Amino acid sequence: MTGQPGRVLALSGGVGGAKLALGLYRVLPPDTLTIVANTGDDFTHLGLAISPDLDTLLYTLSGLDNREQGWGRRDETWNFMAALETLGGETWFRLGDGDLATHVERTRRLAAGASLSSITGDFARRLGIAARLLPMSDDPVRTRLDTDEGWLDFQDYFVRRRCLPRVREVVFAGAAAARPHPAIDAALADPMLRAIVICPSNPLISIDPILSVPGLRAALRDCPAPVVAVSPIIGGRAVKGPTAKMMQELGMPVDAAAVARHYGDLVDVYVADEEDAGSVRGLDLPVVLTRTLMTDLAGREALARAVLAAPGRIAR
Ligand code: FO1
Repeated sequence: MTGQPGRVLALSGGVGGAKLALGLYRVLPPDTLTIVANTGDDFTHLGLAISPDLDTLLYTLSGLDNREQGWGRRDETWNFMAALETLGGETWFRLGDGDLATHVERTRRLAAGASLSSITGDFARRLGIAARLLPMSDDPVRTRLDTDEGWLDFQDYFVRRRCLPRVREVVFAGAAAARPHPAIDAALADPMLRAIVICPSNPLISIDPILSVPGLRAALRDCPAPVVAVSPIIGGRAVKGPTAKMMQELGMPVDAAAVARHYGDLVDVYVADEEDAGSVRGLDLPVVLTRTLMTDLAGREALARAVLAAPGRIAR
C-alpha cells in the first residue's frame, strides 16, 4: 500500500488503461480509488448494449480478464458465436458465452430503466470489486471517425475494419448534450482527493471522449489535486493498438511529448518512459521518467507507485 492518505480518481479506456487501473487498485486501499471509464466505444450489437471499456475494467479488476486477448473473459467458451455463425448471423464482433451474460443483463436492466452507472456499480459489487467504477456519463456519447472510407462508427473502424482506414477526424456524437456523472463532480470536490491519474490509454479515442463531456475538462483542470498523465507511447511507439497510426494520420508527431502537448494545460505532471527522455526534454511541464511498460502484475504495481509518487517528486 502507498502510505499517503487520500483518494485517487483515474480516467481510463480499455486495455492499456485497465493495466494501470489494476496497479492502482492493488497499491491503494481499494475503496479510495474511483475509475472513470470511456463509454465512447459503446454500441448496440445484436440488440445488446455493449460497453467494452467498462467491461474490460470490470473483468480486469475482478481477475476475470483474458490477459492475452486484452478484452473479454478468461477461460471463455464460444458456443454462442459458433451457433450464430451456423445461422448466418454477424460474427465480426465476437461475444464469448460468459461475456454475453454481461451484455444480456445490462441490456435487460437498461430497458427496465436503470442507469448505466447503477448497473456498472452493481456488477462491480457482485464481482467483488471494492473500487468505484463509473461511466463518464449516463448519457450516450458515441465516438465516430471520418476516414478515407467515409464516416465509421467506432467498432466498425476498430474491429470490423481493424483500424485500417486512414483517419481524418474523430468526433464524439452526443457529447454536447451529455452530463458528467454527478459522482465525478463529488470526487473532484472531495478535499481528500490526492491525485487525478490519466491512464496510458489512447488520448484520441479513449481519453478525449471523457474530456469531451461538457464541463469535465475544466473541472479536472480547476481541481486542486494534481493531474498526473501517463504516456501511452514508449520509445516512440504505441505498446498496442492504433495510437501511433492515428496520431500520425491526424498530423501529430508520434512521440511521448506530443501526447503531453495534446492534453495541454490539463496536466500538472507527466509520467513518461525512460526511453523517451529525449522526446520530453523540451516540454514546459514537470516530467517524471520511469519504466512504463507493464508486462506483469509487478510492473503494473510499480508504475502505479511511481505515478502516485510523481507529484511529490516534483514538489521537492
Ligand atoms: N476487439 C476485437 O478486436 N475483436 C472483437 O471481436 C472484440 C469483441 C469484444 C467484445 C466485447 C468487448 O467488451 C470488447 C470486445 N473487443 C473486441 C474489444 C473492443 O472492441 C476494443 O478493444 C475497445 O473498444 C477499445 O478499447
